[in-house]
Amino acid sequence: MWLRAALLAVLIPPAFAVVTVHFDPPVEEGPNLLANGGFEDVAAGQPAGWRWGTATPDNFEVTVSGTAHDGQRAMRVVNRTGSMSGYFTQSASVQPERDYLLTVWLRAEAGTWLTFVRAERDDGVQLDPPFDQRVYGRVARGNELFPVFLDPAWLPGSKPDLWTPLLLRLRTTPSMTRLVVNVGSYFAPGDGIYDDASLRLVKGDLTCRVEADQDLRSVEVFDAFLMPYGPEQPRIGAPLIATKPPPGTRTWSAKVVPPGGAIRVRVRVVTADGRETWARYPEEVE
Ligand SMILES: [Ca+2]
Repeated sequence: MWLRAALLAVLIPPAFAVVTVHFDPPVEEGPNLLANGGFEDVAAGQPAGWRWGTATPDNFEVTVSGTAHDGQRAMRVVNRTGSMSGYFTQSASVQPERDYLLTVWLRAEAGTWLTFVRAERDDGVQLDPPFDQRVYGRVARGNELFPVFLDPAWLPGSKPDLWTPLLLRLRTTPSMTRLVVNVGSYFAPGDGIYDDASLRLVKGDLTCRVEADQDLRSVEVFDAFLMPYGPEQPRIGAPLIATKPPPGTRTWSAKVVPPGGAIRVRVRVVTADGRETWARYPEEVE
């Protein structure tokens, strides 16, 4: 029996598919519309151009961090109890009916992190109905399943020594000329660092391209935030895209347009040999 298994292994070499997954992001155009997005300009512990706001200041510790994604400084936010949220806020002039990409880099030890935008008129009154788009950053530490039942690789921002970009793609409405950007900590104890906030005009959508040296059996694109438990666990939420290409298909591409504008996707490719390949966008970086 052992001999036969060994012979089979020799006669039938494993034929693993070679799969590559490329992501072409939206193309940013023009200047950063946020002032001091890199938090380099700080006076008396507060970043110029931003206003820190919370209903319970005692719940927070807000300090300048020398651990920066870029430059020399970033802003560290410690949410002590999770009893309240707190945000750095800045408003920016925008053009109606244009596409924008908001990017904020987060490096977090723990907590739930929220970046959201509202729209207001030039006189400061919020639009009615309100415009509200948001992107959450979530960290495995502090989750009751981590690290025994939950692979930290499956949570964005789960590695405390890596930076994660929080990406929010939005389109302004016909009446919209002013966006209010809020970058902060949601209702959870946590310790995180923010750097490099930018708001820019953008063209095109995120495009995912798959190439394989075998036929593609299926390609699925998920919202990573709705799928925190890894490939072998029950998935939460339907895929954004699910396709079963016809036989003979070895390349595939599609625009990925998450309904809420938050871009954080995982792609699952299954090839004819039954092998799964996973890819993610955006990537975390050191
Ligand atoms: Ca910086």
